[in-house]
Amino acid sequence: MFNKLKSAFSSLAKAIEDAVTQRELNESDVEEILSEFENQLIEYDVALDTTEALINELRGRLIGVKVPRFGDVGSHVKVLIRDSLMNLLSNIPDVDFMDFIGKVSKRPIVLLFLGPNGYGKTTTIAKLTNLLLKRGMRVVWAAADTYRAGAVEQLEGHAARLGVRVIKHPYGSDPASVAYDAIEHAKARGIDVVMVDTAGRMHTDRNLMEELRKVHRVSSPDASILIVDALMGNDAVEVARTYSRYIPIDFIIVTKVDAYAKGGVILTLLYELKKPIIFLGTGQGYDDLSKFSKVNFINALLEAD
Ligand SMILES: Nc1nc2c(ncn2[C@@H]2O[C@H](COP(=O)(O)OP(=O)(O)OP(=O)(O)O)[C@@H](O)[C@H]2O)c(=O)[nH]1
Ligand SMILES: [Mg+2]
Repeated sequence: MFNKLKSAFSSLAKAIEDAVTQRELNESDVEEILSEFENQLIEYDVALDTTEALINELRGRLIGVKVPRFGDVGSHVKVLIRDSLMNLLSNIPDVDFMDFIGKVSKRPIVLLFLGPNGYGKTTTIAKLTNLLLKRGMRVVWAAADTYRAGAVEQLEGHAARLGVRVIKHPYGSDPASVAYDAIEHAKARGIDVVMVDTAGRMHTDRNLMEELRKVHRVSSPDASILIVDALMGNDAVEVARTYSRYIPIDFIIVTKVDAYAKGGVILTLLYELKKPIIFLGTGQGYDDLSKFSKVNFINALLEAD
């Protein structure tokens, strides 16, 4: 996962170490090191604003840096880069999803899943359900994708494998009313969690985005979870930004990270949207969901290969 971004950070650390063992870093040393790093960040999908902000953090810490008289140069350099990343991402809370679920006392807990076509909403719903079922929770799904042919059957296929019930209406029905019915069904039967699967839609399609706003209003979710396809690179960030103008996004899940070596989208999403990423999708299987934490992500970027 994100090996390219990791390699950019390890090249940066090495360049700083090499320079700093020769002399105290002056402005031109720092600019030379950072311009190479900047190019790599952009190549690996870190958006321009995020790149610039990180470069500024690093610049401020690097100018005038001397070799420490005692101690390990490598670990000093790592601390410096780590502090830059922590400061860049300082106002984004780390959320443990299971803790979050544990703290919601009302029933049912309603989770709304959003995102463009093919980003991985339905698959992620199945993965999260698998996780909640293992913790003994009862889950029902709202087939609120009443639009794409085959969407309900796809959901029912997963449901049969996992043993959950799907609340559905005919294709073309109002998705908000499917969500409403699923919530009523859960209330009547004491089911813990309702997951609302919505149809994929382009962020530029105003009518469909308004429809999503209605689903949100009617279902009044405890969390709206935006599903982001890492492979879409910077386009995914633009999508996320537009979605968040229509609907308050609580959490993000980034999918297809198993096939995404670049890694920059994760950094950009955190910096630009300031919302917690709770999981990464790491494959097509139900267990291919990896808990995300900002702190672990930063540490992973600075780990030796
Ligand atoms: N490799 C990989 N594939 C994934 C991951 N998540 C989803 N997919 C695949 O991506 C494809 C689309 O996933 P769906 O869950 O159907 O996407 P969706 O957002 O529900 O799509 P629509 O219903 O068309 O809007 C499927 O083939 C999934 O198996 C992941 O984390 N890694
Ligand atoms: Mg779907």
